[in-house]
Amino acid sequence: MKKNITLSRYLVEQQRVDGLIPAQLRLLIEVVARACKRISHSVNKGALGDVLGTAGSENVQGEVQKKLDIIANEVLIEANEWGGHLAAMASEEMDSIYLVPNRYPQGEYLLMFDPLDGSSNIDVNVSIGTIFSVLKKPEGHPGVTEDDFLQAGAQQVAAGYCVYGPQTTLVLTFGDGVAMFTLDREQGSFVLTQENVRIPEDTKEFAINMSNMRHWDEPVKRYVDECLAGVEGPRNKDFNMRWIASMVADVHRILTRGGVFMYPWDKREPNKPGKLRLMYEANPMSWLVEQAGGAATNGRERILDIQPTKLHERVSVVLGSKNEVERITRYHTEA
Ligand code: P6P
Repeated sequence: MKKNITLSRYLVEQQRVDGLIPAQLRLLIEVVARACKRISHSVNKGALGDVLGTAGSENVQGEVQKKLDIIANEVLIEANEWGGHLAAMASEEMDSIYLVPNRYPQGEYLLMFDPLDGSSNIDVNVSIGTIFSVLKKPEGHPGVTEDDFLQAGAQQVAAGYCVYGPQTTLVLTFGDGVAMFTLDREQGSFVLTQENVRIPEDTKEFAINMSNMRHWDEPVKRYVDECLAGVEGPRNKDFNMRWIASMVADVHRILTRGGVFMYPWDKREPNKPGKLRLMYEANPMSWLVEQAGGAATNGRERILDIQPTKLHERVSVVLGSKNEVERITRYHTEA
């Protein structure tokens, strides 16, 4: 791979080569990347900056907001509202959509994000991240409403995340494969470090919060029990388990070395289809995983085919190595 290809050069060359990245979308991604650099800087301050602990408020999900949740949300709003590339934004941290103020030009894109995913890990110095998804605003009517955001994940025009871990790494797709960029703090740029990311179709590693086992549905119990049975069991191989409780970190591991991630429906809140949010967690992650040769379902159907009905809709998630996702999905449809 060529050396020192910065994100800006990569986007210009991709735009030139296949027109997948119109100028306004290229600007959008460059602005989001710059915002992620600023968020990374705040995250890295930790106890040295006034950024740890809770903000004393709750978000639309009823979750206690951390100071860094609000900082990250504000950084993304301020970075994107003036550029003329967006019509509106939506965030896990905001009840309703955020319209670009009238003092700025309106663009054709809609940006959704979880500004800082994995907040429970902030104060204990474990990897966290920003997840984002880009849709085109439907044409034919002026202004923007929440309904304009309610598009299936298959309609995304760009998606990605930035993981704030030992390295700060930006992972992107525009529908032509997955690329990874590592932040070079000396030059202040994201530098291309991997292209055409591929997830192995098989794996020996699963990720799920095992403390919820007694609440799972039968197909999930069956799958995990078979993994735990190891080489003496029906799978004829031993499995390893990981659970970081930051979706960004678990998905990054799967994109890097394979594996399967599950946050399934469970009996604790039977009226909720799952814990994770469809529009700005499951959809962008599912597209990235599919673009890397993996699969992503809600246990029964492809996540990217789900037609959203609410902005903060939740969904059950099974994603990662293709053959494992197909097995787990088969267990659900057989049940
Ligand atoms: P639990 C983080 O809060 C998050 O939304 C995902 O990033 C993560 O995979 C999941 O929730 C962790 O949930 O119930 O294990 O704390």
